[in-house]
Amino acid sequence: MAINWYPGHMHKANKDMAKVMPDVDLVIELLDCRLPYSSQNPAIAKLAKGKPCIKILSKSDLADPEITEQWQAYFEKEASVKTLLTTLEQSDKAQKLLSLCHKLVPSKSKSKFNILAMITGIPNVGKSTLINAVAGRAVAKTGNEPAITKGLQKIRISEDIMFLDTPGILWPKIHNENSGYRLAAAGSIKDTATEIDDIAFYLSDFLIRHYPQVLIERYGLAALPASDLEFLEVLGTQRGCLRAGGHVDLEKVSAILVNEYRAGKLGRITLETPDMIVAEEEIVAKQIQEKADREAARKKKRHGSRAKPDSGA
Ligand SMILES: Nc1nc2c(ncn2[C@@H]2O[C@H](COP(=O)(O)OP(=O)(O)OP(=O)(O)O)[C@@H](O)[C@H]2O)c(=O)[nH]1
Ligand SMILES: [Mg+2]
Repeated sequence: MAINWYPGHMHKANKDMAKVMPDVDLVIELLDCRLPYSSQNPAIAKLAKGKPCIKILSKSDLADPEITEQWQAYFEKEASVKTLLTTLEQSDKAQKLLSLCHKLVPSKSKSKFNILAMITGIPNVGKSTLINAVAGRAVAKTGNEPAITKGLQKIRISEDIMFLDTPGILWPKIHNENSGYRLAAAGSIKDTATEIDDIAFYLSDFLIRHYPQVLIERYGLAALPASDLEFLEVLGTQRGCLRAGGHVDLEKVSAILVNEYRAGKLGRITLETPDMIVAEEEIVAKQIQEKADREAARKKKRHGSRAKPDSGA
């Protein structure tokens, strides 16, 4: 099942962001450090084309530090991209971020004009939290669910820097099915647009394969479960998520697992590595090509059958 969530307010935000882009000096894109690839919005790349860019890997306190290093190296292969790690508590990154803004927009530094930096990223990635940390006061509304910020808001950060807070946006079609699940697991897709048990099955399968020891220790398991279903049944029984007849209530236990993951209770877990992405991109490219071929063949067939009566005349 492919997960997609693109409500009207995101479409509007995308249009509003495009409208102000000529006045924007640089784009600061926040990526979720647990899924740096899947949280990169292709629509933002398109909007920000030609502007200097800082990529902030937010929620790095929740991510696997070894894999975070791999991602930083991956992004910084591109000379125009600078990366910065942030966590909820570390507002000491503020000065570093501001000096990076000055460095990337030298023409406006020390001039009488303000530098305008647009803060972008997927829903719930921590844009408004970062703005508040850098501003040193609660100027932007934050909350642990997607779609908290609804419109564009300009905020003065320092004497010569303004930040533009924006609503989290996704894109109309998430081609990589895994990316959809990872975004949902991280809490960037509204829960009403997904099925919680689908996310929990995805997460369980991933944890069994990539973080077996974490599962065993966190949930005091005697052995590694053989499947996602087996794990969720064990956890459901352990947590008393039972329905009549002693069956495990999968929805209830799914919500427990997903919420514990989002809150970092399982430890520092990253959902994708650069190597995994290379392999997935190949599969997605093949799927897109196959779909295009099928559509072309269908079109040809339709034209052929329409042309038949004429050819007989
Ligand atoms: N653990 C952790 N939590 C964070 C971090 N940054 C933000 N959060 C939490 O993530 C949630 C979302 O933060 P917001 O700042 O509202 O996110 P946003 O990107 O502005 O979200 P929208 O406006 O809905 O697009 C809040 O509960 C924050 O406390 C971080 O670095 N680490
Ligand atoms: Mg916000």
